[in-house]
Amino acid sequence: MMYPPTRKDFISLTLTDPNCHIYNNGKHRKQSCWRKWKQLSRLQRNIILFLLALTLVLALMSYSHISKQRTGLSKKEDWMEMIDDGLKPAFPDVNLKPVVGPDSMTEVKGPNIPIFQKPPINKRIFPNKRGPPSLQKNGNVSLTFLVARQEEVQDAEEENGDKQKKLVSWRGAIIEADQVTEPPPSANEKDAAATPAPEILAGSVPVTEFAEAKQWIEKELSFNQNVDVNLFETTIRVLGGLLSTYHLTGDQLFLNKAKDLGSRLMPAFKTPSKIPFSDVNIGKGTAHPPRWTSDSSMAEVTSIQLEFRELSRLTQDPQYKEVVDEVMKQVHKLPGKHDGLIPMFINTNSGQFSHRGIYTLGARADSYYEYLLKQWIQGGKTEDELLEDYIEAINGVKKHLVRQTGPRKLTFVGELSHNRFSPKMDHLVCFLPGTLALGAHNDLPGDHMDLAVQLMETCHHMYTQMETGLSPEIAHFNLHTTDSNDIIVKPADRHNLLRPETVESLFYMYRLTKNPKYREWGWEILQSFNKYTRVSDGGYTSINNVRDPENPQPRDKMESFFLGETLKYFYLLFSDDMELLSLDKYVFNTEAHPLPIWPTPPK
Ligand code: DMJ
Repeated sequence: MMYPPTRKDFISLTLTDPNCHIYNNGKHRKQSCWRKWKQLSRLQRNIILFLLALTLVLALMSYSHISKQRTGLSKKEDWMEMIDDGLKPAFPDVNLKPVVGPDSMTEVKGPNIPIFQKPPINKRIFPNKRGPPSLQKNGNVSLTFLVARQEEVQDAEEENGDKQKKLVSWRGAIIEADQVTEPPPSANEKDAAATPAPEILAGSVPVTEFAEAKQWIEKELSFNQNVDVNLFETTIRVLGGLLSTYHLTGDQLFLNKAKDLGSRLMPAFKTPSKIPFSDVNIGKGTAHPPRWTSDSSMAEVTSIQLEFRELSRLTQDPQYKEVVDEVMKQVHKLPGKHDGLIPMFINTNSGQFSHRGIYTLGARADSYYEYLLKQWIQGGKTEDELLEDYIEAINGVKKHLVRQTGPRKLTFVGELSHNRFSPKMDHLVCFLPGTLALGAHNDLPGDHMDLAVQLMETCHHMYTQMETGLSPEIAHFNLHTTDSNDIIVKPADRHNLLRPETVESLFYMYRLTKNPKYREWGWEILQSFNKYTRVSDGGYTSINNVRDPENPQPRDKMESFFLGETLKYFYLLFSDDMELLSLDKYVFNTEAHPLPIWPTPPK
């Protein structure tokens, strides 16, 4: 989540001459200017032409920079995503040395954490290869690889015309394979009809890959780097990943690393208002806002709490919790909300909202709403201010942002800009059905669940109404009945970045309702990912055009949240084990890293 500049930077070259009337129309103007031009020396003309060319180039560069920020994909986010919990270089040839600048304002040009060669697998540690040979790659079974196999299942399915059997045979193929040394406990045909073998995955995939990752973290990963990192992205991806891994393994290594990283992020909170800056240099201990503003985005400053609070609980050191609780306390009291809806930015000097008047559940605000509920659940449902803010916000969403389309009466969440409603919904907003369902599961009003069901349907349509079966980054909804299309996609919004939000919500909806249709919808999405985004020599890629199945225009780039979130939620969606990372025991952070619900409430 990145920021747009608060003001646009213009580079202007004014060639004024009182005798050359450039703002007057007509022949006289042309002749006068032309005469002046001819009177200039060759050197003067060359200088002017050079300056004009330079201006054009700079304008183009600045345009492309701004449009990247608007789509939430700055260079920094790009490489932050590369280093997410996959811990593998997506682009092995990137410059591994961070670019070090003269001060903390230096823009980082590469990964902020060095990426090293994959260590060789020590086969003696893992003598028991599990899974069929077709799923074993160098003695290592990867989840990505396994998911890719499902395309073959789909083909077989089409041939036989029997989906149930195919799902069985997909899983059956694994179960029947000679090399399976330990069949999963629930390996029977009835269970298998509904799921792709999560038990086998649980038994074989993480074991080998986990050992590699652990070795890398132990031996190679150092946060003592003179680089700027984004506080939010580093917290949700790296700190969240380390804390979650500590819980799943009990291995102190991960907690030690989490503590080291958390401490290095603390300088971000040293601001006049105590609202954190967006960027921290984890080596120097300095922090700063983006170059163009002293604002931070609301989603960023209010979606680091689950992780910092958990770090305090585990280390018995209150400082981490205190700084993030302070942010929530201030936001709770802050004037300028609109029936619980928040503006997208907050100023780190004044601590006041900035850029008021625009309300969205999409980029720059989304996870504020998600973390209100999840912090309340994390703390044992005792922190009333969090609940109040969440309930008020959902009422605000219903009052100001929820509408239905003309053709199929699809319920969607639009945006409000200075009291004008815009029927625009980011794919990011598809986290909301899952969050609403989680709230309803925790005894919040039943109509939250009704809204969740309706929004889930709409997010599903954002996929099914596209020619590739994949959602665009942004959908505009049609409010008129005269047209048959519910969804309009603007040319700039036709890309798909392999985002997780819809699959995430499908997971919650399936877990909490047990309605098999949500699994079916997930399965369809997975097939579309396999058909249009899978790369033949490994991995998946973002695409530029979800409306063109002939040429979806692969970008040759896989965001790390595809591994960290999208595949994880697929895995959980297809798992038969409803207690696997139970929603009554864990809250998932906004990057899909599970953290425990606290056994005792905070003081
Ligand atoms: C993730 O990094 C997080 O879920 C974040 O809150 C916003 N969305 C991206 C993936 O789409």
